[in-house]
Amino acid sequence: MPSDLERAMEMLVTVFYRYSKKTGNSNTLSRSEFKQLMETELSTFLKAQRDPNVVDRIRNDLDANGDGELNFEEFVSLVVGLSVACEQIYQLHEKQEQCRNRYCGPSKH
Ligand SMILES: [Ca+2]
Ligand SMILES: [Ca+2]
Repeated sequence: MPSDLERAMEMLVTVFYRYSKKTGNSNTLSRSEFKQLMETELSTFLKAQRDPNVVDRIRNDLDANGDGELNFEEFVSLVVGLSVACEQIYQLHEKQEQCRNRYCGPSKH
Protein backbone atom coordinates (compact mmCIF):
# COMPACT_ATOMS: atom_id res chain seq x y z
CA MET A 1 0.00 0.00 0.00
CA PRO A 2 1.63 3.27 -1.08
CA SER A 3 1.97 6.12 1.42
CA ASP A 4 0.17 9.44 0.95
CA LEU A 5 3.36 11.06 -0.35
CA GLU A 6 4.09 8.21 -2.75
CA ARG A 7 0.54 8.43 -4.04
CA ALA A 8 0.85 12.21 -4.43
CA MET A 9 4.04 11.81 -6.49
CA GLU A 10 2.42 9.18 -8.66
CA MET A 11 -0.62 11.39 -9.17
CA LEU A 12 1.58 14.27 -10.31
CA VAL A 13 3.07 12.10 -13.03
CA THR A 14 -0.34 10.69 -13.97
CA VAL A 15 -1.93 14.13 -14.28
CA PHE A 16 0.99 15.45 -16.31
CA TYR A 17 0.78 12.59 -18.83
CA ARG A 18 -3.01 12.78 -19.04
CA TYR A 19 -2.50 16.12 -20.80
CA SER A 20 0.95 15.75 -22.38
CA LYS A 21 -0.14 12.67 -24.35
CA LYS A 22 -2.96 14.46 -26.17
CA THR A 23 -0.98 15.90 -29.08
CA GLY A 24 2.54 16.15 -30.51
CA ASN A 25 5.33 15.12 -28.18
CA SER A 26 3.76 12.84 -25.56
CA ASN A 27 6.42 13.71 -22.97
CA THR A 28 5.83 17.46 -23.04
CA LEU A 29 2.91 19.89 -22.69
CA SER A 30 2.24 22.12 -25.66
CA ARG A 31 0.67 25.53 -25.22
CA SER A 32 -2.88 24.21 -25.57
CA GLU A 33 -2.22 21.10 -23.47
CA PHE A 34 -0.91 23.27 -20.64
CA LYS A 35 -3.92 25.55 -20.96
CA GLN A 36 -6.27 22.57 -20.68
CA LEU A 37 -4.39 21.27 -17.65
CA MET A 38 -4.56 24.64 -15.91
CA GLU A 39 -8.25 25.16 -16.68
CA THR A 40 -9.20 21.68 -15.52
CA GLU A 41 -6.82 20.95 -12.65
CA LEU A 42 -6.15 24.43 -11.28
CA SER A 43 -9.42 26.20 -12.04
CA THR A 44 -9.77 27.72 -8.56
CA PHE A 45 -6.27 29.16 -8.78
CA LEU A 46 -6.95 30.49 -12.30
CA LYS A 47 -10.22 32.14 -11.30
CA ALA A 48 -8.40 34.05 -8.57
CA GLN A 49 -6.03 35.59 -11.13
CA ARG A 50 -6.88 38.93 -12.68
CA ASP A 51 -4.43 38.76 -15.56
CA PRO A 52 -6.22 37.21 -18.58
CA ASN A 53 -2.83 36.13 -19.96
CA VAL A 54 -1.78 34.43 -16.75
CA VAL A 55 -1.54 30.97 -18.35
CA ASP A 56 0.87 32.20 -21.01
CA ARG A 57 2.82 34.18 -18.47
CA ILE A 58 3.23 31.17 -16.18
CA ARG A 59 4.14 28.99 -19.14
CA ASN A 60 6.90 31.38 -20.23
CA ASP A 61 8.25 31.46 -16.69
CA LEU A 62 8.27 27.68 -16.44
CA ASP A 63 9.82 27.00 -19.83
CA ALA A 64 13.39 26.90 -18.55
CA ASN A 65 14.98 25.61 -21.76
CA GLY A 66 12.85 27.90 -23.97
CA ASP A 67 11.63 25.22 -26.39
CA GLY A 68 7.99 26.33 -26.10
CA GLU A 69 6.96 23.03 -24.47
CA LEU A 70 6.85 22.06 -20.82
CA ASN A 71 8.52 18.83 -19.76
CA PHE A 72 7.75 17.18 -16.43
CA GLU A 73 10.66 18.85 -14.67
CA GLU A 74 9.52 22.30 -15.80
CA PHE A 75 5.91 21.54 -14.87
CA VAL A 76 6.86 20.32 -11.40
CA SER A 77 8.35 23.69 -10.47
CA LEU A 78 4.84 25.14 -10.80
CA VAL A 79 3.47 22.52 -8.42
CA VAL A 80 6.33 23.19 -5.98
CA GLY A 81 5.70 26.93 -6.13
CA LEU A 82 1.98 26.53 -5.52
CA SER A 83 2.62 24.02 -2.73
CA VAL A 84 4.93 26.48 -0.98
CA ALA A 85 2.26 29.18 -1.23
CA CYS A 86 -0.29 26.70 0.09
CA GLU A 87 1.95 25.82 3.02
CA GLN A 88 2.29 29.48 3.96
CA ILE A 89 -1.48 29.80 4.17
CA TYR A 90 -1.56 26.61 6.23
CA GLN A 91 1.08 28.01 8.58
CA LEU A 92 -0.83 31.25 8.95
CA HIS A 93 -3.96 29.33 9.78
CA GLU A 94 -2.12 27.22 12.36
CA LYS A 95 -0.78 30.36 13.99
CA GLN A 96 -4.26 31.83 14.19
CA GLU A 97 -5.43 28.65 15.86
CA GLN A 98 -2.56 28.76 18.34
CA CYS A 99 -3.23 32.39 19.00
CA ARG A 100 -6.88 31.77 19.65
CA ASN A 101 -6.13 28.83 21.91
CA ARG A 102 -3.61 30.79 23.89
CA TYR A 103 -5.62 33.94 24.37
CA CYS A 104 -9.20 32.81 24.23
CA GLY A 105 -8.85 29.29 25.53
CA PRO A 106 -9.81 26.16 23.61
CA SER A 107 -13.15 26.47 21.92
CA LYS A 108 -14.40 23.11 23.30
CA HIS A 109 -14.72 22.55 27.05
CA1 LIG B 1 2.18 16.84 -25.94
CA1 LIG C 1 10.70 23.51 -22.11
